[in-house]
Amino acid sequence: MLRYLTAGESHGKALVVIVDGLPAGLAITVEEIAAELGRRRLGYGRGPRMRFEQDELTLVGGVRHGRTLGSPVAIEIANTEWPKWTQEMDPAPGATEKRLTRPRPGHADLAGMQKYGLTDARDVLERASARETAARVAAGACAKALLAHLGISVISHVVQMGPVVAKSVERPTPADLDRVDASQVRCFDPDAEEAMIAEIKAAAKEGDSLGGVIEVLAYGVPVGLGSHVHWDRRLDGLLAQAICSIQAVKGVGFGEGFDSAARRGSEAHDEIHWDDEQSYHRETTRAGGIEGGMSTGGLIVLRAAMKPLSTLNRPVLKTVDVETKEPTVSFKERTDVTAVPAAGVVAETMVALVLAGEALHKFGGDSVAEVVRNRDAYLDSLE
Ligand code: EPS
Repeated sequence: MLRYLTAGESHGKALVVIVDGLPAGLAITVEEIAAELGRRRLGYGRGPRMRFEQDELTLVGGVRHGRTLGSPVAIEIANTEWPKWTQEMDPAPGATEKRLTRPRPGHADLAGMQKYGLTDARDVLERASARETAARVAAGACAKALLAHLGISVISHVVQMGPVVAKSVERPTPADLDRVDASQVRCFDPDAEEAMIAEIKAAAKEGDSLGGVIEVLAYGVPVGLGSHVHWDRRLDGLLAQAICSIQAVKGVGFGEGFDSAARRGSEAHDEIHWDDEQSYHRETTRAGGIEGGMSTGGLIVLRAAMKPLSTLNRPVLKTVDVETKEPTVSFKERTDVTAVPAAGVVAETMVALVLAGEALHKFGGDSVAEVVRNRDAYLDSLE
């Protein structure tokens, strides 16, 4: 079983993640993880913090001489912002003089304060912040390294930024990922890219924020990950949970997703063919590569909708001061105009973690060699 836990606050000393269940013999380096973290900082519209935050990484356990030992892998990501926050975020007994009492609509602030009996929104927002996804991406780098041994690649691209929709129907392949990452908005359609950047500039000028839609593609996934036999083993269910756990994600769809509801059954499915290479294939990806909660062996396609960030550089949304109950506008925090390009990298991470977990569930094995051997035997057993 692959499992992971993250800890740490946005402006705390560090984020940490423990990944348990990785097989032994997996090559993992600080540089590889750092490269994935670097991809997460990309994107036009991110705030100033992303320019100076360094993501200083330490492999604390589970890796020796560049390879996993089969023991839990522990990774620390130091917050280089910490020196400015030592007093405000000090774990030692004390108190703040800067309580945040005007919760932001759309953020975790108010519900979190009510639920946990807290009077300072910072006690909630520090952990609710998407900074936490840096720890997930570090775990995802390990999952991606394992998936590479199984011939599986997970990539993403931005298909919508605010109202600007990419028109191109061409989907990037793993070989195109560098081109996607080179785009300032991680968009594969150069015409849409320009319009997206203009939209971000316009929102920035008004102190506003933008949401968007990301498409995640998983290439090389074999048939049979997930299962039809129980609700909590369905691959689409697992992926939906993982994607909706990303901060600010409000919707997820597989293949044609919500659009398939408008089609008739005769036009909504992926017809099955038998090809010369003696295997089944489908020419369309309407179901997003998942039928009956199982991977079909085709391309996995899912889309995630991210709402505009609820922290605005020009706070205009009405709220209530929790101390006085007087109407007001929310407090001001430094923020990003949009984090949609970064959320694509996080979505890849979540898909990679689910697929790696399901691959280990299906094939088993304590070393990478054993997992690959078991996978090969399974593939040989298919017609
Ligand atoms: C975030 C606000 C910004 C973002 C941050 C998430 O941070 P700050 O308030 O320190 O400027 O930069 O994202 C990250 C730190 C990150 O690593 O993604 C928020 O309110 O969630």
